[in-house]
Amino acid sequence: MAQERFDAVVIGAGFAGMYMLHKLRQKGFSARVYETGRGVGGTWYWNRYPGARCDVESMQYSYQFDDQLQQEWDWTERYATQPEILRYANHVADRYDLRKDISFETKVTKATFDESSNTWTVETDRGERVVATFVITAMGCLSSVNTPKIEGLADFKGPTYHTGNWPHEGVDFTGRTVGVIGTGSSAIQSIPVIAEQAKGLTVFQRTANYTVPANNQPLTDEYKRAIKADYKGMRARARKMPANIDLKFNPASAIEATEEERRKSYEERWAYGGIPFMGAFGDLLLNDASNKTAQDFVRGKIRDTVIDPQVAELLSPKNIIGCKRLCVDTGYWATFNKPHVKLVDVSAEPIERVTATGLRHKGKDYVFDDLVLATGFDAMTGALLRIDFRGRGGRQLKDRWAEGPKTYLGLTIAGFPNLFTITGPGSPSVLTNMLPSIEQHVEWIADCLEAVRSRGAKVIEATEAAQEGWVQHVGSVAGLTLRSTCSSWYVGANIPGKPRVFMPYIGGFPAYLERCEAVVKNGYEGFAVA
Ligand code: NA7
Repeated sequence: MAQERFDAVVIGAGFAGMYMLHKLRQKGFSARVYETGRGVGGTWYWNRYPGARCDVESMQYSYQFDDQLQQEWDWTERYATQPEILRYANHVADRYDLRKDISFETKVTKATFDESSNTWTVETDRGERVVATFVITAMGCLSSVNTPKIEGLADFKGPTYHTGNWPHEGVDFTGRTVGVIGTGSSAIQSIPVIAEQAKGLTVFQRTANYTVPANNQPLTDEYKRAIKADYKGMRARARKMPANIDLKFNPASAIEATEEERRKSYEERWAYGGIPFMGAFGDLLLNDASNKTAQDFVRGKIRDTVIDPQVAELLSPKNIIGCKRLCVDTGYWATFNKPHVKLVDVSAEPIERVTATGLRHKGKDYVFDDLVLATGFDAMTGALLRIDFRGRGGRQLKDRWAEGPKTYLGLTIAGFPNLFTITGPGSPSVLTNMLPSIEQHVEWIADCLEAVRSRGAKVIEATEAAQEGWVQHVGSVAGLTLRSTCSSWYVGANIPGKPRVFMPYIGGFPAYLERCEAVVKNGYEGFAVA
């Protein structure tokens, strides 16, 4: 049987893969999308844990490529819930008739570049083998679940859940006792909801995290009308901001402000809620002393909220605020005032083991019915390295990246011709509003494919020199901020043995956009087109 051939294979049918497919079709390229899940939505398909929501406001966390789409879709809350975002993803799939080119429940296992034909052979876990000129990964930055290697995990007799791969039918914790490992964003969102249902909840905390109340609320018709009347303007303002989010940013220095100015600013932003808190001053992520003023403010809020001073102290983060990704919550600190909610500090000594009935820490046994792992992801590189990519000379991506990921613009990899990585390491991705950043990547890639086709070329590949230059630039800007100083998933510190490299590009969306546009203007500078 002849092998099926496509212009492009896209891996993943989340927001990146869906838009990529739409764009490829628009430009007249044939495409096949492979998706592990049974449906579209990526992150929002898998992360169904209680309380899951986006921490970017819904009117901004949405596609802008089609004005009719953004005009017709009606977000109901300031921060959309996972079910609402998944409905939106399905609406997009229906609206553009995307499903007919997506193979669901199919994992890509291997992709090999053939230098004689300049094509990729893509293999799946269903035994399919197809040939494509281009391969585009759209697997998300936080999609490879991190299950910690705690001894005895398999011995636990009750159900074990991971927030990043939550049962589709949901979980009812009513009348149950629950243990949660982790206090990252997923834990901080789910703990208050689990505590509402459960009879008992014990949270095992290794590192206390900063969180700012969401102040979530239903969106009024008036607000939605105002945004929709000037959607273009809002998107344009966002593109000028480092995080590609339209928010109020105060460039002034925190330490140069008076005590009173600082308090006023922090209080206002605390009341407003969410990530814009970090926009209170321009140097919060540049200067230790400035950052400390924001840390002290949040620690004060924790002391004001949590009744037991010992618990308040344990919940108080000691590190740089905003170094690990800032969390956004609804009622997180106050949950620890409930008598059935307990906090266990596992920072000094790791959890000894999971037992049949719970877990053991420092010789003490904790007993519960259900175990929730809110332990995060092998971020940015995990999903890419699960696929056996073989580029020129049969070289494997995992070997090329043994010392950390190397890309040109976060979009392409030297030695791997015709391979594109949407929101890959070395791009702003997770430091920005993912949806518009995805759109920028998809449009850049689609234009690039068109340029290759119009030149009558067959191959485009980043040069080693261009890649090296970009890797150095990504590293040097990372070194300028406090964000690279702590043990976060941005640097791979949550995965034992992972090379410590600050993976996303922290130079800001505007600088990145400018660079991507200049590369095109200069005839695909840094690429060899043959
Ligand atoms: P995160 O932010 O990586 O959080 C994972 C949490 O799990 C974090 O508190 C970890 O502690 C903890 N963890 C991981 N392994 C262990 C072990 N072995 N023992 C104890 N505690 C452990 O993942 P999330 O899913 O919450 O959020 C990911 C992103 O999704 C988030 O940043 C938003 O962008 C949305 P640690 O801090 O490593 O000490």
